[in-house]
Amino acid sequence: MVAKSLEVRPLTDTFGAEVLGVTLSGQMAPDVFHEIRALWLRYEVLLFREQDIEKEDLIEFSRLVGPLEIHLREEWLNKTHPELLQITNIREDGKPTGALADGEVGWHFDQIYLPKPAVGSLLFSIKIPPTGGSTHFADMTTAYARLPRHLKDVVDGRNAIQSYVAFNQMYSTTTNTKQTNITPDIAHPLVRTHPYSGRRALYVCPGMTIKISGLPDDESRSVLDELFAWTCRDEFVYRHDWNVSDALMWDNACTMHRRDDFDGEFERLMYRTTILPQPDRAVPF
Ligand SMILES: O=C(O)CCC(=O)C(=O)O
Ligand SMILES: [Fe+2]
Repeated sequence: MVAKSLEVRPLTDTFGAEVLGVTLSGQMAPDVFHEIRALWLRYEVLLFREQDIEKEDLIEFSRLVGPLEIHLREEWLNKTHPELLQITNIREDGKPTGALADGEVGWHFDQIYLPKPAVGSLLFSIKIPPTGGSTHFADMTTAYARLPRHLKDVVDGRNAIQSYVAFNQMYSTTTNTKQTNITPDIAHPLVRTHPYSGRRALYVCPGMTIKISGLPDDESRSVLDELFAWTCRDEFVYRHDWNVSDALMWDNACTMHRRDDFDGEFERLMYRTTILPQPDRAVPF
């Protein structure tokens, strides 16, 4: 029997798709899951609306995609379900209960500062403010494919240095000693080959990339500025305006994302799973 294809609505001309008629769960039929996985690799960002699901569904579905990371920000993990990182401005007893509060969050790839970064992330909205807090994604596969020749010549075959410290100084809070020790600055290829699809994408982001290896500082700065301006062009970006119960799963090897700020008078709460690649392809190449 041939399985019925899922209904899909593209979100832009090049990437992103809304998938209709699916409820995320670890119990979904294998052929449905395989189709979702193929759509994720093809479209890079998948949107599932009106997900009437529990924390366990989110975790078990994510686990079908890959092993889950327990995020190093232990202080912001959900108390009963540590596979969920809380992204929120809600405080309890004066203390943050999650990451990133209500400010702007600059362009980044999740975990680009680690030796084996996440290949996917799934963000589920529980509470949202009336305006602001949109999340933007940039299609780094297309940004690389359309990159002007003079930039391609510089980036091919080179590494860049990624810094969690730089990101935290601008957009988050400092790490404790244990967290600092596992997140020193690190070099990764500037052009990353996707571990599953084999497609090549720019692996560079304004929020965390501080230097191109092997170039003098001033040249590195000017090439990075050109790359940042290029990758943030409207033609590569999808902006997601959230509704409650939206789930967004992105490919973290070939998209970067950022978030708009919002009015801190309003509460925003999201749960995020962090999905790891299979071990033999976990180091970016
Ligand atoms: O708050 C958001 O919309 C995105 C936060 C973020 O960068 C993430 O969940 O990885
Ligand atoms: Fe992120």
